[in-house]
Amino acid sequence: MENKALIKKDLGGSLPVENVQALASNNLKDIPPRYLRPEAELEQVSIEESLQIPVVDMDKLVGDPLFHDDEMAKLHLACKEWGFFQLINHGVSEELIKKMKTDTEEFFGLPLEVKKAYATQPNHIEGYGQAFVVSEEQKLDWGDMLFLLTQPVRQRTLMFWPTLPTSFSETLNRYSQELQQVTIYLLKFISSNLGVNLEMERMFDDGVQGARMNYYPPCPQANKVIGLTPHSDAVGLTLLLQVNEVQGLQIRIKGKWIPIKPVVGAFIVNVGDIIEIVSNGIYKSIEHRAVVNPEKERLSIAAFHSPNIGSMIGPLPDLIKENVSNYKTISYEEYIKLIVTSKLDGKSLLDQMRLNQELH
Ligand SMILES: O=C(O)CCC(=O)C(=O)O
Repeated sequence: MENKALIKKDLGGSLPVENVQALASNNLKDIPPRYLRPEAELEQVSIEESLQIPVVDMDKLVGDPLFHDDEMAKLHLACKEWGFFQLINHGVSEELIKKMKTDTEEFFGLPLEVKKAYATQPNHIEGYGQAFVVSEEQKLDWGDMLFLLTQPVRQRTLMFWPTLPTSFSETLNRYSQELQQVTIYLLKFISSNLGVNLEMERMFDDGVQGARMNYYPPCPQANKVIGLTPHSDAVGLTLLLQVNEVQGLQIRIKGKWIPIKPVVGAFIVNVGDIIEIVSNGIYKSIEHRAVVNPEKERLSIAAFHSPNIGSMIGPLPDLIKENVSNYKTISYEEYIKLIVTSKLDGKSLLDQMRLNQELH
């Protein structure tokens, strides 16, 4: 019970801010200053079409021994060099993915007053609104989100689960179960690649999953705002689903932003800070951001996977070579507190965990 309470309340949450979808529907001539991000215009975006993250085939990882070793090597390289990959043949049915997408689109299409019934509340991290707003001066993202804890089932707070569209809860329930399974499989292969078989698997076998449905309205001055501030994910693994055809995810490699072209039917998977920490820095979590489109809305669904409540967050003993631990080890409780009291800011959370600054 204590653990359950820990991640559900008394954690501060986010300050309430204006609904961006409503703001954007006002045919604004001038974007309110809190959304203007001059730094975004100065940063370089790669135009090299061929530079794309690896595509990993789950069928080849699981099945055919002929391809298994090569695919494992590809997965290792993806986690080590890119921190990102697209996962195909993951086994989640097309029908379920389609339903998750349409239910999410329908939810964001509801009148604001209806959606507000699920609005996030002080001291809660879940609900409809914005996350990571920790001060009145902070710049704001051009997007709204619905964040829900989805697994284990005992972590759910049903008052935040939309009852409209009527199928939403059941669809999300099925979707979250299937993604949890995919993640458990992936972690098995990742563990094997790191040579730590059971330690990591056990850490995630009753892991916490949160789902964030992101809605980015179009913005007439799209290059002056940011849909989602650059950040790395504070979790273990994230599985992202691009909902409509509008692209917007970019990852930072060697100082340049690389736009990701989603492969149809794939999940975009990324290594989060916890896998970087647990692997003692062998794998890297990568900064990413979402940009917005001048004419079209964009939607995405991120499923975040964290270890079991009560785990210690730190490098696995088998990966601490010659006694060099590159990150601190702290309790799950302390780690969650760090997350919810920080604004999204690149890899700043990891900076607080790092012992070896050379790994920066
Ligand atoms: O919308 C996207 O493509 C990125 C979403 C994301 O990074 C997140 O929800 O943390």
